[in-house]
Amino acid sequence: MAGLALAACAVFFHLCLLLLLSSSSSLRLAAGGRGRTAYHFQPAKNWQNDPNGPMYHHGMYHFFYQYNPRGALWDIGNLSWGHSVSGDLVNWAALDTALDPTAPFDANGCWSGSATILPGGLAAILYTGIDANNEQVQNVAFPKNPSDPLLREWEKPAYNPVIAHPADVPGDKFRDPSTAWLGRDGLWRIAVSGEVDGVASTLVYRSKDFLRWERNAAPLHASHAAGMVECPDLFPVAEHGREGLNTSANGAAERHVLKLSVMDTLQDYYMVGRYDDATDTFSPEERERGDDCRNWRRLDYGHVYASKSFFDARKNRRVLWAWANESDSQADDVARGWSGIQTFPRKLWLDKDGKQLLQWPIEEIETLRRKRIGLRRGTKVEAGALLEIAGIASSQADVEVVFKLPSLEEAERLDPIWLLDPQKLCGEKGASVQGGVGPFGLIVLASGDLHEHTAVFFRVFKHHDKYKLLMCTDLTRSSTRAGVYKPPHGGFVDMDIEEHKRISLRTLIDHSVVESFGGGGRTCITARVYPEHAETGNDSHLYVFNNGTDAVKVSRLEAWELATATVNVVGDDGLVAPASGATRQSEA
Ligand code: DQQ
Repeated sequence: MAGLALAACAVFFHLCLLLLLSSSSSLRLAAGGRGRTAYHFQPAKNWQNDPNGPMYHHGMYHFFYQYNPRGALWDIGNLSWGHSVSGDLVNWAALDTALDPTAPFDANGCWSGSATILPGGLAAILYTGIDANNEQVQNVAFPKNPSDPLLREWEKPAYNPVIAHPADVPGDKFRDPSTAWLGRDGLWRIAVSGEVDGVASTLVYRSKDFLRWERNAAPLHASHAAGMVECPDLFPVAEHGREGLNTSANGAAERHVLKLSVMDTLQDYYMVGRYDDATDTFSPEERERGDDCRNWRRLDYGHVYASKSFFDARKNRRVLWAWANESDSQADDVARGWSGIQTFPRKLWLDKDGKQLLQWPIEEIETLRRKRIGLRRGTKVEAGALLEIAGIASSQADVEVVFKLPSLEEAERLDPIWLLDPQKLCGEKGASVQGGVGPFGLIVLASGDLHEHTAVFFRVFKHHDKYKLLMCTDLTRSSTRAGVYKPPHGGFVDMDIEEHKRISLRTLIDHSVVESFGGGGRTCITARVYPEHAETGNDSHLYVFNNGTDAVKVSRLEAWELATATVNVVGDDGLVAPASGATRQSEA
């Protein structure tokens, strides 16, 4: 029967794929190997890093990613573009690599880039090639058969590179073309990172035909002192509301976001501003943060990098992906045969304050929700209390909680020096250090004896006559294993806690990922964790805790166990395989 199904798949591949994708959320596949995730995007095996060229095209989502088909480590000369497709951004089918280093203009690697849907619906990829001389150049690729709904094969025209490496930029510092946007003058624009005279610059290139590109004299942004920036993303956001905008939109009721990834810190930073396509200039909203983008807002205070967004025309929203690297050793990567995951896709929109983004897991995650457990509305969490949320398998879960703060009177005084380093503050004032208002929050992935646990929590400070809200994910007790990076992560939540007197927290738990959204998605922290107890088959526990001197109330808590999504389960024959494929995946 399975053989017949596979034979049918071979003939009606597209149909079969769609069937699998639509029915897959009911499949329960075992997550394989240490820390293997159940609903975060991962290839079946090997190394992945940056998200590349996400797009919605003819009813199908495409996701590409930096991929080493030969092993579990990053390989400077051997990067390809992995390619998967999905009907719902949750369940994914793996296809063959879309781009491999085979031509003189990318002989040493197909590095990051983006996709653009051209008028008429033709999809185009712009990517960085490491050419035969080891110089970074920008290339274009098109689908070999534009009417193939899966866009399985990609052609790299022989006239590449479309942008040679410029004389004033070092050969190894010119990369990562963004999605193109159309200006009102009918010209395409892209942003490319390049170091010009030692300054990390976001260069703009313009083109009439997507083939011949000309560089603007002035960069869109020059980040003095920030080190090399990578993976620029410039996209519009609506001034009001949550709807996303096409990358070429540019009206009066819109703002633009410039996101840059900084190599020095391996962090992503963004600034909201106004982009003028007449002059190709970007004016930041928060000018006081300066041009060194390390002082801009952080996209995530945890362990993510090289994010990329796309406009999802199916649901009129902007969706962002980011790479979350492993944080144990390379030997561990090799042993498990894979490395790197993507954050769960997030919807992005502009906060009412016009300065910060709100990020939230896309609604499709709800298709994975199974068993639900809740806490009675208004449950009081007394000082020193630890309440277990039992009844679901919480190593694969979605938890939403809202804390109500009856009083802020006991808030601790903030030493202004702490404003500079919230991560350090989270380290000094961890979950076990008693405070006034907080620490309160969730304890996740806890072993029965609590020797292992990850705490996601808030703490309120008094600062002059105002309050400051700190959010932390403390990994210091997340694993008893040695050789694992277990920092505290932390950031302030930019909201008026005195006015709201409540704070929401959403945490996605997926074996080795704890992805948290504080204050409705104002502050996000993604952490990678490797609890030993989970590897030996022991249950993980979930708690609400309060280690402040003041009680807090839970005005809402719901937690769902999540089903395993079908993510890149590939048979030896290269076909998308049903449940049995999971075994092969775990053996990889
Ligand atoms: N990763 C790619 C580069 C990019 C970097 C290479 C960012 O194109 O600058 O794998 O992680």
